[in-house]
Amino acid sequence: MTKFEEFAQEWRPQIDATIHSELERVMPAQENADLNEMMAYGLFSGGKRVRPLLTLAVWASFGLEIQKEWLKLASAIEWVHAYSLVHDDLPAMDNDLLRRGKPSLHAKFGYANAILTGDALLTGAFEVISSVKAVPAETLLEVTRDLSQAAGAAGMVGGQYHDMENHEDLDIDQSWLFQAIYEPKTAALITYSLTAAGRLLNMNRTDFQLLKQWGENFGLAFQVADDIDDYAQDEEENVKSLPQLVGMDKAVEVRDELFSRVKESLQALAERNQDFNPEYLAGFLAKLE
Ligand code: GRG
Repeated sequence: MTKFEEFAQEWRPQIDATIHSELERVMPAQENADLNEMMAYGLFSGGKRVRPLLTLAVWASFGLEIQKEWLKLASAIEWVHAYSLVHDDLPAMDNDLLRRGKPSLHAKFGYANAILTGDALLTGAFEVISSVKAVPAETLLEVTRDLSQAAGAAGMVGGQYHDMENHEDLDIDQSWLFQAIYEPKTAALITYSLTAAGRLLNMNRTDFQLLKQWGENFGLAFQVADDIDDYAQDEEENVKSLPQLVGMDKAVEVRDELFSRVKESLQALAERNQDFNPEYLAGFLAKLE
């Protein structure tokens, strides 16, 4: 088992335990058993926990002991991710009846409940973050603002808007696809998972930028890799997918170029920081390669 796999195995249960205890605090089952059950369904249906693990991996890379309060910040990102999947599966969006091999939330609980559960997860994430203790108030404000941007109109919502937009009148090329959809929809929240960790460390500007670059390119690679897998399984006619737009060979080239960029920012971080262990973040890339 690699260091990364050991790390993921050790921390996934702790992320889950934090999500669970925060859910009981934000929406106690005793108060509203139905909402609690639906939120739990959205939060605990087999996600890999990539985003909170990325946050924890930044702290581990610098040899820091991960504090219980910090776990709350990392796990709150999963609430935003869970909300986005619940809403994305709705008939008015991607119209998916299955998520991770199980009925999607609206398929199990109905449309109105899926909308409300998504709303509760998104707003709950901010409640969780605002309750993190032992972090300066100014830093909490920064991570709150950054999350609003990554999840909101300039981030995930904006990316989803362009993904849903009628494409008949659009001049779609790779750069539009990346700027309008892949970056805001996928890479922004992944990048946030890293920069939020950096904010708590009060990192210097250069290291912060390198971490951000790592996240942006990893986020794009994550989306491109997923599109390549989808396309290999089923050449569906979705023009807003890189392999569909430029062909499989070129998409693989772009993905590999993104992998190289991710490695470069990691190397730069390691060169600048003697106490930085690149194995943790390198492990995430290895899972995509
Ligand atoms: C509804 C506003 C709104 C936005 C939806 C669907 C979406 C935005 C974002 C997902 C973007 C994304 C990461 C696409 C790649 C496809 C993919 C692999 C999605 C699932 O993310 P994982 O792999 O999921 O982290 P798990 O199941 O592990 O949680």
